[in-house]
Amino acid sequence: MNLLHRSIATGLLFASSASLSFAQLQGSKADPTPTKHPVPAIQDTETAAQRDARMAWWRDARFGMFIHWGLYSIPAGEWKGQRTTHIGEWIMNDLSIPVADYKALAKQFNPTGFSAHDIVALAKSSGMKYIVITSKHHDGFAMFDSKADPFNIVAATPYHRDPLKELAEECRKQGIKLGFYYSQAQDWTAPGGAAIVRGNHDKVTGHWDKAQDGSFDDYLHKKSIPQIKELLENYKGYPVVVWFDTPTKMMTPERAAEIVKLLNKYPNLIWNNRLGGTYKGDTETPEQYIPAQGFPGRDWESCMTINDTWGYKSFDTNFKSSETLIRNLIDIASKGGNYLLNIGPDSKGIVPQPEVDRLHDMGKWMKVNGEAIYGTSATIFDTPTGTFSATEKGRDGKPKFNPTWEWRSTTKGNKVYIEIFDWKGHFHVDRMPRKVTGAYLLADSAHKPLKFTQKGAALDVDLPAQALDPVATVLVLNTTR
Ligand code: FHN
Repeated sequence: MNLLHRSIATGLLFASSASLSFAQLQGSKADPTPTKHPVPAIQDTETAAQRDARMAWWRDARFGMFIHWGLYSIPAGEWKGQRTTHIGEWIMNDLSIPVADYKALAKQFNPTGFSAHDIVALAKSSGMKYIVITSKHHDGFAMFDSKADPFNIVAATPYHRDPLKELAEECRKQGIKLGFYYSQAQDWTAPGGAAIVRGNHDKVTGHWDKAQDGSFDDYLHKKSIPQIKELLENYKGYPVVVWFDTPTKMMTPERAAEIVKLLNKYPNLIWNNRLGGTYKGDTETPEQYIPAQGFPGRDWESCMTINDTWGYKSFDTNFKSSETLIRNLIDIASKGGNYLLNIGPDSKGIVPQPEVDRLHDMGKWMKVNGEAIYGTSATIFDTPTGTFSATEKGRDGKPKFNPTWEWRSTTKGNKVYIEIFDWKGHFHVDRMPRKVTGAYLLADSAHKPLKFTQKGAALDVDLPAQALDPVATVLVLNTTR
């Protein structure tokens, strides 16, 4: 894994695994070949029906908010006049900032502009159904009240408030789910914490400051595991998702099993595939790309930045367009996945306006067209939506998938939704796998019936000359199977 490359978002990026058949996108969500683990995880023991019940809300949601927020929002990509070319939350590692200097940032952290109410309201109005926030990123700073380690927002800053508690209260009030990201292995300020080996740092430990040296097992037992326990116990019904990250080689099966023991106490919890120690977790997590065919048989979630950084970077203005973001969401849903879209609040806790603007645009589209996204399954068509490059490789090292942007499709029961990007005043598909009994546009509140013909396998629908939404207009087909 090359973090530098994986972490640079370039808008619509795709990678793929095999042929183009979209019909393969659906699949059993139960793991047919569970791995033997020192402590069996819930995924190893539950039935397919139990798994479906546990994953139900998450599969319905389709759209969530990722929040990367921490001390790194103070340097905002720049340290003593030097700008990082990498992602904002990695500044400590990239610029080899000594532990004491980085930890001193806590004294300045006073994010009085943070409003849990406004952030939850922003997520909701954008059409997002859940939030996942960094409770502790690789810098080791806990954004919550931790008795296990004093390097946290309540004990070490003039702010003295617990934003996770405030978010939990707001999420409860506003009816949205809350999950916590936790960097379980990498910790650059705790003695013994892991660091991915990079640059001119120590070739074995990845460390660049003696203060980082120590026993990983001590770190695991005195900080990581106790903090995960605090996160699981102290937020009354939340988190519903634990989002682990960068396990590193330190997260052996035996060490990961100690965390699994804790997770197993929460039978409704969903956790991702980044715990390490061969645990597969519940969800695949393609980062900064949309897999050409999703992950047949697995739940998955593409996480992406809106610009090129997760944590706030004052000079990163490479924001994706609202059109790209909306079409990414549709594309992901059409392949059976979720979109976890990131915001990076600044050191005052304020969400950058360009991010807010784009989320508002997404919300406007979702308000009209959300029916074609929430609770849907992947496309029933085997229509190609792009081609694989013979020469270029994608982010997963396989032939690069170059998408075309004509239309995508999602399905719910007898309804087939066609999200049309390239409006031609007509819709044609060679192979319609179901009998169509009616057609209308979702954005047309009267649902005026559209003329269509189905001859053999081919379907033709007459559309108005103008698209109702230039980004994506949704054609709804009522069908029988
Ligand atoms: O190193 C992190 C990175 O900072 C960011 O948190 C992303 C989000 O998926 N995860 C890691 C890289 O894979």
